[in-house]
Parts: sequence; C-alpha cells; structure tokens
Amino acid sequence: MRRTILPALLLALCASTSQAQQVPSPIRIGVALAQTSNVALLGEEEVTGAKLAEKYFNVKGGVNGTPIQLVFQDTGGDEAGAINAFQNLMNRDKVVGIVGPTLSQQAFSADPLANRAGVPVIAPSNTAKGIPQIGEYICRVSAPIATVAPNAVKQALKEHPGIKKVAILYAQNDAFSTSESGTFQETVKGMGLPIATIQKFQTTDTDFTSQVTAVLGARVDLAIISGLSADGGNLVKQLRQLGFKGPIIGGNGLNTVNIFPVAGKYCDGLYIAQAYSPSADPKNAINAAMAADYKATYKKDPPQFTAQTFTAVQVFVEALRKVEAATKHKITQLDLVKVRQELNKQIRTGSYLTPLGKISISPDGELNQENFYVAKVKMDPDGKGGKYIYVK
Ligand code: 1QQ
Repeated sequence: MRRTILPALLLALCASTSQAQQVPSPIRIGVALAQTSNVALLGEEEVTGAKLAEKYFNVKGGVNGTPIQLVFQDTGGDEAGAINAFQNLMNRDKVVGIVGPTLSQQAFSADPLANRAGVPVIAPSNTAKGIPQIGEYICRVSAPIATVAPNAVKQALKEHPGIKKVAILYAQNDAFSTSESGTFQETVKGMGLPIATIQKFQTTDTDFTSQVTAVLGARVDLAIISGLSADGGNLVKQLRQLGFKGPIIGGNGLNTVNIFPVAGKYCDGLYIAQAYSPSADPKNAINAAMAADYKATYKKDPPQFTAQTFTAVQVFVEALRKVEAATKHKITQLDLVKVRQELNKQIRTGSYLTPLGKISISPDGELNQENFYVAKVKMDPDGKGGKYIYVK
C-alpha cells in the first residue's frame, strides 16, 4: 500500500507546486464592464476609457518595458453577469487585477469573490456608500456619491434661489440609486428645504405617469432623480411632457450623452454633478493627452466615465511599476498570487496624477480626490444632439 501512496503523494505535491504560476507577458488586466443591456449606455463610455489607457501606457513602454493587455469580459447589466465575468477573468484568464464592474449593484455581488480570491479590484464607477468596505482587495477611483451629488443641489439653488419645495425620485431596486437618493435627501434637508414627496420606481420601468402625477400634485419647484440612464431619461422626458416646469437634477446614472436619444429636447437644462472636468486644469498633461486622443475619434470632450476608467487602468499600471521597484523583479518573473498581493498594497501607496487631477487611495480603499464640478445639459435646437456645459 505504502509504495503506491507515496509516489501518488509526491506527484500531487509536484502538481500543486507546478500550479504556482508566473505572470505571462503581456501583463493581463481584466476589465469587467457592461457592454450589453441598458447598463451599456454607461458601460460603453467606460470601455472607451480603458482602451485609450491601454494604448497610452503601452506607447510609453507599459510596465517598465512589459506591455499590458486588457482582457474584456462583458458583465451585462446584472449581478449574475458580473459574477461570471469576474470568475472568468480571475480563474481562466489569470489577470493580475480587475477594473469594474459598472454598477455598485453588481459590485456588491461580484467583489466579494475577488476579495476572497485575493484579486485586486479597482472600481471605475461604483459610487454607493460601502464599496471599499466590501474588503481589503476592493478600492475605487470613483468618488463616493455622498461627496459629489450635493454640488448639484447647491448649484441649482444658486441659479434658482426661489426653490421652496422639492420632489425626490429614485430607483429602489438599484444600490447606487438608493444610496445617492439618501445623500440628496440629507442635502436638501440640510439646506432647510422641505421634501414634499418621495417617489420610488424600478430601473426596468418605462411608464412614470403615477410618479409624475404625484410630483405635479405636490407643487414642487425642483425634482431630483436617482436612477440609471434609460429609466432616468424616460422620467425626465415624462416629467416635462406632463408639464413639470421647474429645474431637474439628475444623478450619476444619468451622466451620459446616451440619455439624449431617450429624452431628446427634454434633457435641456438638466443639472448633473461631475467628478471630472475636461478643462479643469490646462496644465494637466495626462488629461490633455487623453482628451486629445478621445477628441480625434469622437470630436467632443471626454465624459466622466471615460476619464474614470482611464484612471483605473492608470492606477494598475503605476502600481505594477511600483511592485517591480519594491520586489526588484520583473512582474513576469513573479508568481501570480504574490503579484496580486503586492499590487494591492502598492495601489494604496503614494499619489497619482490622473485625468481626474491628483488622487490617492487610502489604505481602506477609499478615493481621495480634490475637485468636483457641475454641468448642465444644453440641447441643440433640433433636440437630437447636445452637450454638457460646465457651470461650476
Ligand atoms: C454606481 C454608479 C453608476 C451610476 C455608475 C455607472 O455610480 O452604480 O455606483
């Protein structure tokens, strides 16, 4: 018996050590974003940012001469899709880390898997309360909505000092929308304004007649919407079509030109707070380079989600360089498990000069960012195209 067990044990041991895996070249970084479903209205701009960053950093030599390769996995719009994408990237594609997912709602399901597996995640657009608290491998370059959203309320009140009563509307089946709405409610109350009505909806809704009727009945002067792009865009449109005349604030889920085809001319005047401004600092060279590359293709300024996702890839690249400096080894000479651990540590040290300006990531995974902005939608006379004009 012994004779057969021993060689088998030895074999098993060898097999397990041979599983220790070196990082292949190019260095793979996973990108798990919504490329299909309604959430792709947001995810599409993120994919663009990731691709711009891959090109930008590889032209500059990648990680000290080793190129990076982004491995894209579509998450679709739900939790199951995000879990599936994360699993493929971690286990099959052996990525060093993951940029994603698009929604906080997806992150609360998928991130715990990466955290348990020791795979660093950088969220490019998860703004709900509690994201970095998912675990030690989770951080974000998207400022928490609690710091971004109040700027829109302050700006709307500055331009419309007569506002006396407010309506709040939010998608109750989405973690981000619920979180953002909480912030809007606190901000409005903190400014001494009564909330006359709170209306709930689902991100899958298309008919908002009952919510709009309640808003009109409450005779409010300002409506604040926390939802995603398709539902949020339709809600803006139906508020206007049924006669709401006051200013409207949209949250981060409406923060894309992809709401223009949904709401058309009715988007005009919509306020949205921003964690990025293309023209905030003319001396910011990396933003200028990203913006120029984006403009060459799209003939307009890059949007927030593009800049944030570029930034997430940038943080991975710069942290990978720091891993090489700290270990005195090329990433491709190191074991994947060790690279993931070291990478997670390095992400949280020092600061980064990014298209969002100077940022750093705290040891607990939260983003430190200095400046926030507010934009207002200006639609073209034909009601088809439009742009975001920065008012703060
Ligand atoms: C979140 C968000 C989304 C609106 C980003 C696309 O902020 O889910 O946290």
